[in-house]
Amino acid sequence: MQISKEQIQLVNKKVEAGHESQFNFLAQTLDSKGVDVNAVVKKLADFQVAIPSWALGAGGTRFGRFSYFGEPSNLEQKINDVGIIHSLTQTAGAISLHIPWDVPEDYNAIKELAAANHLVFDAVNSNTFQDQKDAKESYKYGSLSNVNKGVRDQAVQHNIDVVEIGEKLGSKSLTVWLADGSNFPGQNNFQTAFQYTEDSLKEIYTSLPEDWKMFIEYKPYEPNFYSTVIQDWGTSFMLANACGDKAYTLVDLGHHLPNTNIEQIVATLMMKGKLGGFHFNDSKYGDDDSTVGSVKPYSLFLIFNELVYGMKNNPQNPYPAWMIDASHNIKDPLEDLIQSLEAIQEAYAKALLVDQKALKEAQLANDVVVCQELLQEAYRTDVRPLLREARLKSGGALHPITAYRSLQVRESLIEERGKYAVASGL
Ligand code: PSV
Ligand code: MN
Repeated sequence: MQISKEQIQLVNKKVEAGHESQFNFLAQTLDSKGVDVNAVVKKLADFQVAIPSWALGAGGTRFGRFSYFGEPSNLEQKINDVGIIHSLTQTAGAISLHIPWDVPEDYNAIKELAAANHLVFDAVNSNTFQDQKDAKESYKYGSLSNVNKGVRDQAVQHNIDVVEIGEKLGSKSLTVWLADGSNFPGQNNFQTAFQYTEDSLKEIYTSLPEDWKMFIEYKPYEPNFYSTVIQDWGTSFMLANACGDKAYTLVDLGHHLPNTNIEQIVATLMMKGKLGGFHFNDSKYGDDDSTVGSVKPYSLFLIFNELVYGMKNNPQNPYPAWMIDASHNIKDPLEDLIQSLEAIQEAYAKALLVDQKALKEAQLANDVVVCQELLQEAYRTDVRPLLREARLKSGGALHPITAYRSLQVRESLIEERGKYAVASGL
């Protein structure tokens, strides 16, 4: 199923007048405060977030999995799903593949399909946390950190193969997330596990094409519950530094222990020029991949405040790769992803409204009250008309969820794919 521009225009027609008056009112208010509204709208329209192929199916837990029907059961259908999200939001112009789940059979056909959906290929992700059918070695006791050289070699080679696949599609980065760690005290020698991981990553790094980047993700626990080799941003940062200039730390919002000050991590990494990628989601307890902004929207805004600051003041840091990393247990993933994109854009727009000059002055004067006021002034602004204006200008839907439902997207997908089609992925 593809959604045409005409279909979207038709749905927009009913709400366009309402939007116009809301937007004009907000634009005037912001203008009187010295905000360049057109520049903000343009930045929002330009901001693109990749959708991972594994977020398009029902997630589930070890207790059960509940389908929402008509899931994409092959790569072509996953691309189509992202195309649907992109046509409605104009914010999801890239797809991130996970190998071996998404190995293309016909590369040219896949590239053409992506282009027809106005999508590019974002980072490719390797998988050394599951044993693959017919694999010689098992990852039960780790991959890049394994005590057995044969296992490490297999894991290194897999990452090299993933890069080769990504090259054929036009990807420019590899994301490595390792499940490696231990479940019991004494099981692993921490120093050896770290050293093997560093050596293995360096080997992968050596095969990286010149114009590629490597993103190293961290996570404190799960699936190992006693120790994880790359447990935090500091460990990832050390490993990225050991590899070289093309290696970066990747921040996944769900990969922090409760109350971690993620915005401070973001600031530090950008200052050091090492924030390469970003995975958006939200969480209450752990890596539970809730919809972005559904639990802690103010934290998300504070994180964006640092990202906006860093993008302006840290030329040493490359433009970060944005992606949503989520698992959908009870919602239609396409609706959930649309909600996430909206929350990301909202936090970004609010961060763009922060009066940085006044904030700096207040900080220099140690005026703590004004510092807080300035942040909250931006946060409390209802910026949704700006998001809608950006979408309208790019041919997207003013209200993507309403459009998704009124165009009966899920119903059409079920008709096309069958009720019980199941997606591969996490
Ligand atoms: C597992 O926690 C995870 O969600 C990581 O964040 C990766 O990015 C993703 O899976 C895909 O491997
Ligand atoms: Mn992630």
